[in-house]
This record gives sequence, C-alpha cells and structure tokens, in this order.
Amino acid sequence: MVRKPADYQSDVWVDWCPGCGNFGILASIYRALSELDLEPEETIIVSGIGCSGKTPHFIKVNGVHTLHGRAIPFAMGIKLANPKLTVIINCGDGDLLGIGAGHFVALGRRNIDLTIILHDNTVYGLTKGQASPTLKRKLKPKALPKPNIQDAINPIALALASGYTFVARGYSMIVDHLKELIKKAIQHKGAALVDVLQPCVTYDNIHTVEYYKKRIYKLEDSNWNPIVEKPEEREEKIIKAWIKSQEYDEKIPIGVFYQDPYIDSFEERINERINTYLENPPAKQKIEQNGKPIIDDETFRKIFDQYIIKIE
Ligand SMILES: Cc1ncc(C[n+]2csc(CCOP(=O)(O)OP(=O)(O)O)c2C)c(N)n1
Ligand code: SF4
Repeated sequence: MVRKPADYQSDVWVDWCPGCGNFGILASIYRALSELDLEPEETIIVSGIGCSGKTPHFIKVNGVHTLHGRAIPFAMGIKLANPKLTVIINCGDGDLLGIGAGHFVALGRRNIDLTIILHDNTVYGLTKGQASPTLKRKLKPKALPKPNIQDAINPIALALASGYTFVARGYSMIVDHLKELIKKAIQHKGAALVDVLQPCVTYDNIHTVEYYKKRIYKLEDSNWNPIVEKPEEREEKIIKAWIKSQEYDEKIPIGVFYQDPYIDSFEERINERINTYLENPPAKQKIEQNGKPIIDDETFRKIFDQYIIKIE
C-alpha cells in the first residue's frame, strides 16, 4: 500500500508559533515517510524536550517524547532491542548539543543505524530564547541582555569528528530538498545526521528567512561529491567535508557533506559476537529467569497499555 503524506498526520493540534521553521521540518518528514512508504507500526519518532520535542505527537507512527537530552540513548535502546525498526530522533540544538552532547558523540562512535533530525534554531525556543550551543559568539538575539560570550559548536564538524557516516545539512524552508536529505539519511545504514537550519520567528531575530535567503546554496550545484566510493579515499573525503563545514557565515552550504557506506554498523558488530542477534534480537525473545518467562504476553500487554497514548 502506498501512503500519502496526509496519512502520517495525527489529529493533534500543531501549536508551534505561526511561521516557525518546525512546520517545514514536519512537512518534510511526512513526505519522506510517505515516499519511503514506511510502515507506521515499524517506525518510531523519538524526541527530547523543547518546541522540537513535540514532533512525535504530530506524526501518526509510534513515538516517544523523552527527557531533555536523553532522546539518543532512548532511541539506541529501541533500535538495539529490535534492529528492524526505523528509528528517527527529532531534537533541538540545546537538547542534542548542550545537555545531550555526550550521547551525540557516542552515537557517532557506535555508528548505530539511527537518523537524527536536528532542529537547529540557535536558541532554546521552549524556554524563551536563551543562547543554544549553535549560536555564534558576539551575536545577540533579542532575549539575550548582552551578546553571546561562548563559541558555537558546528554540528557538521562535530558529527564528522565523532564518526557519523552520513552527515547533511538542510534548511526548513526548502522542503523538497530537506525531504530528500531525510530520505537519504533514513536509507543510509549507520548513524545519520541531518542538521536543519530553522528560523525561530519568536526569539531569533538574526537568523531570519531573509538572512538565510541571502546565504544558502546547494552543495550539489557546486560539483560536490560527498560519497566515499572506496575505503582508501575516506580520509581525504572527511577532511574535505570538514573544511566545507567551516563555510558558515557569508555563504551557507546545504546538502550531503559526507557519506561512507563502508563502516560496520553497531548492529553488525554485535552480530559478529552473537551471531543470532540480527535474526533473534532481544525484543523477539522472552524475558526469562531460570528458564521460565517472568511475565506472560497478556499480563505484559495489560501493564504496557496503561502507559501508551493511542492516536487513532
Ligand atoms: C533536565 C532539564 N533541564 C532543563 C529543562 C528545561 N528545558 C526545557 S526545553 C529546554 C530547551 C529547549 O531548547 P532546544 O533543545 O534548543 O529546543 P527548541 O525548543 O529550540 O526546539 C530546556 C532547557 C528540562 N526540561 N530538563
Ligand atoms: S518559540 Fe521559536 S522554535 Fe518554538 S515554536 Fe515558536 S518560533 Fe518555533
């Protein structure tokens, strides 16, 4: 069955501020899920806390709205329990690169087959516009009494340094392009980052639609080949991508910076040690003590049902 983007829309009211870049990200996700025809039952959106954290409520697939900074370990647990699931993480820059930065790095080292959609708006939106880790030094969006005193993290450079095997940047207002990046990230087998530049119309009066319009260009229009075609060219491609990631002010590239299909995923590494893992992952096994299941399916379902919200 082929599903339309609207088939992935839940009935929950989308309460982001009118004009927020999150709408473009949401539209891109609906379209990507539909074009990949992903089974809602086998797709999970995991978020942290923030305006971006509301994303799972608006999508008719399985979803978990976790704690601030903890979406990545939660998603890792889901994926490693059942590697057949498609798991997509949606978080803000504060969430992933502030409180969650250690987990962000750990995901790259492991190369687990997960997709991150980073809502990169340079501020902490939900808590009213404080500087996030992607805000550059000396900038002063309107909620700051004085210019930012800290240097910014560059998510593309950090992902490359941490070992992500798919690293891309999109822009929330170019929905078709972003949709393609999200599709590629989901299809990639390994840790994938899509850093999405996103205007926060309420608190960030610097990174506006006009700001991005003047600067953004597509990597694919500049003769850029991000793909590692053979393992020997990995180092050269990473260095080129890192240098490209420093282009960050007057001109801002979007597109795929780097993709390496040759690094084993964590799931494959586990399977090398436990060769039944991929066939028979933990989620398919009975939890047993002394050879007996500690809980039968019916009791488990009864307990579990108390804690889930069903979106019809
Ligand atoms: C452990 C913890 N610390 C702080 C908070 C308060 N808090 C809620 S959302 C948020 C920041 C959200 O910013 P970001 O992750 O950039 O997401 P955005 O709202 O911009 O999408 C903070 C600090 C919290 N909920 N939990
Ligand atoms: S505060 Fe900013 S990020 Fe949050 S919904 Fe409003 S515009 Fe969007």
